[in-house]
Amino acid sequence: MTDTHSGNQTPTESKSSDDRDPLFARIPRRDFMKAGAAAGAMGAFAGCTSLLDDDDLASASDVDATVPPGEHDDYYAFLSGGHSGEIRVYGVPSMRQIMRIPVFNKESARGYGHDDRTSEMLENAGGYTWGDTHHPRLSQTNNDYDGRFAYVNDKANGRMARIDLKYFETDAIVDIPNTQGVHGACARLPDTDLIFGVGEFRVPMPNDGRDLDDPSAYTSVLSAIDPETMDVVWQVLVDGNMDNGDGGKDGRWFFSTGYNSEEAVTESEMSSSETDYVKAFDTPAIEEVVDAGEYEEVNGVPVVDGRKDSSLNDGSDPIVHYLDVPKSPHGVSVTPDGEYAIASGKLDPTATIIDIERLAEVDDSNDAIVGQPRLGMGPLHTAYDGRGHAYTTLFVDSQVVKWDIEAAIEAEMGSEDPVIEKIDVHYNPGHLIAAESYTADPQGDWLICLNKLSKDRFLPVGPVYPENDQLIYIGDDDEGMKLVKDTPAYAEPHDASMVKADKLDPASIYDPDDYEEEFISAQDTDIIREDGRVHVKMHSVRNQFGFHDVTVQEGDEVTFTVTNVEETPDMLHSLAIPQYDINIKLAPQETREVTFTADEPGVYWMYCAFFCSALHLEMRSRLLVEPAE
Ligand code: CUK
Ligand code: CUA
Repeated sequence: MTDTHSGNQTPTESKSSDDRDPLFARIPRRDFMKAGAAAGAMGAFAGCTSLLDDDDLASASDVDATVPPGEHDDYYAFLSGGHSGEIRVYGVPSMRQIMRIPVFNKESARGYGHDDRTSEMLENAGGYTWGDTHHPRLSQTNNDYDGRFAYVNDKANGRMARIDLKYFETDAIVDIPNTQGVHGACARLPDTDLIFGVGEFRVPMPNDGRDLDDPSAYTSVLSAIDPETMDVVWQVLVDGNMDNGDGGKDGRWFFSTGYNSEEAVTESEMSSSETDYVKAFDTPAIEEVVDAGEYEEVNGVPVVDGRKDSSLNDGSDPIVHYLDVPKSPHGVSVTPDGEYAIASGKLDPTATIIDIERLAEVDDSNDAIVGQPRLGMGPLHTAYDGRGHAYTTLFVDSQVVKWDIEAAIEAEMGSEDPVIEKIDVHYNPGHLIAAESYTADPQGDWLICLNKLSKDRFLPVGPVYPENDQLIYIGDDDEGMKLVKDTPAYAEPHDASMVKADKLDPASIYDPDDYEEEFISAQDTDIIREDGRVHVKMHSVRNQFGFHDVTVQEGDEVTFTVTNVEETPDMLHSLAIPQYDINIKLAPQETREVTFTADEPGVYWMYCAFFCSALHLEMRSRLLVEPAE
C-alpha cells in the first residue's frame, strides 16, 4: 500500500534559495564577510606583503607569520588527532584551525556516524566507537601532491581510512585482517599505487585462541592496500615488532622501524637488545611472490612469509632485508631525493642513514648503513627542507636538531660534527613536519613541531593539558631556526602533512552525481508508506523542511531522505531529531538519509541545528508518532 501526501502531511512551498534571507541573499556568505573584513584591514595592513613572497626574507631578523583577517594561508596542514579519532586541518603559517574531519569518531556537527551512509561505513569497519589517527599522508602523483586523497591509519584497531579531499570527508575505511594495531602508514610513491599499513602488535596468526602464551609464535604483518578499492591486497609476515614506516620515491622500497626484535612481552625485555630491525621491503619482489602463488591465504588475504628464516629471504635478494639499527628506532623517513632512509634511534642518541641504492647491491644489508650522526637524546622523527638538511626531534632533550645529511655520511659514525644547530621546543616533541617534506620538493620555509607536553605554556585548564604545536621558521640558514608561534592542540597530534594551498581544489557545494542518495527537490517531496515502513523524502531550504509535520505510527521504521537544495555556498542546514539521537548535516546540494524505528509515541520537534538565517530557530517541523492501537 502506497499513500502519498495523506493526512496532515503539509508540504511546504518551494522558494528559490536566494530570495528568503535578505542578509545572505545573492552573495555567498564567505565573500560577504571577506568584503567587509578586507575593507577594514586595508588601512591597518597597507604595505604589508606576504613575507613568503618577499625576497628579502632571508635577512629578516624577525619572522612574521601574521595572516591578516580575511587573508588566506599559504599551506594546508593535516594533523592527526590521535585517539580523538579525527584529522585537523590548519592553515600555515597562521596555525588557525580551519576544519576538523571526523574519521574513526562519530561527530554530530558534521552528522558523521549519524546518517545511514557513514554509520554503515563505521559499522562495516568493525563498529568500534573510537580510533587512533597517527599518520596522515596525502596522495601524490609523480612525487608531488595531487590533491585527491588523504590516508590515515587507526593505530588502535588496525584500520586504514581514506579522506576525499574534494569534500574533506572520510569516504572509506578498511578493517585490516590478521593484525592488531596498524601504526606506520604511507603510500608507495611516486604515484600512490599502494597504501602501506605497518602492523605493530605481535599476535598469533590467525589469532583464534592458538599459541596464547607462546610469544615466540606471535607475528606482525605489513599490509598493502589498494588506494582505490581500499582492499588489502597482500601482507608480509615478519619477525619482531614494527613501528613507523616510509616508502622510497621510486616504487620499490618500503622501510619500517621496530622496537622488539627480542620478541618479548614486557618493557624491560623489549628494550634489552642494543639493536633492533629496520626492515626494507622489496615490494616488486613481494608482488612477484604473490603472483606466483607462494603465499598462504589467511582471512581472505595472501600472506607472504617474510620472516628472517623464510626461504624467500635466502640468498642475495631477500624480499625483506633486516638491518641492525640501534636501539628501538622509531621514526623513519626517506630523503626528498630518494637516496636515503633515515631512522631515528629513540633509545640511542644517533640516527642511522641507509643508502637505498647500495641496499640493492650489497650482500650484507648492514653494509648499506652509510652514516650514524650523534644527534642528542631521544631522536624520534626527521623532516627535510630540500636543501640537504635534516631536522630531527629529540624527545628527551626537548629540542629540534638541524643537521647536514652529506656531512653525516662523510663523518665518522657517532660524530656530532654534522649537527648545525639545536633549538629548544616546549616540550618533548614527537613528530615534526616541514612544508611538503614527504614529496620530492620540500618548500623549506615552515616546520611544525608537535610537542607532547605544554606544561607552563598556556592558561591552566585542569589536569588534562593541551599539547603544543610550535611553528618554526627554517627558511634562513644564516640566521638559523626561529620559533614563531605556540598553538595549543587537543589530544593528540602525532604526524602531519603540509601541502601548498594551490594544490588542493575542494568543492564549495556538493555535486549530486558524487553520491548515491536520491536528490530530493521541492517537487520530489513525498511520503511513501508500505507495510510498517515510512519513507519521507523532503528538501530543506531557508527556512523550512519539505513538511511542516510528518505523522507515523508507533513501531514504524522511518527513513528520512533529505536534500539541502541551496546552491549558495556555506548555507548549511541539518535535520536534528534529538530524542531519536539523530542529527544529519546537510551542506548545499547534499542529500543524506537516516533510518530509525519510531518506538516512542509523542510529539518530536525536528529542527535545523546550523544557524542558517534570521529565521533559523523557526526552521523546524513536527514528527508526530501515533500510539499503536
Ligand atoms: S608515532 Cu606518535 S610520535 Cu605514531 Cu609516528 Cu612517533
Ligand atoms: Cu537551516 Cu538553521
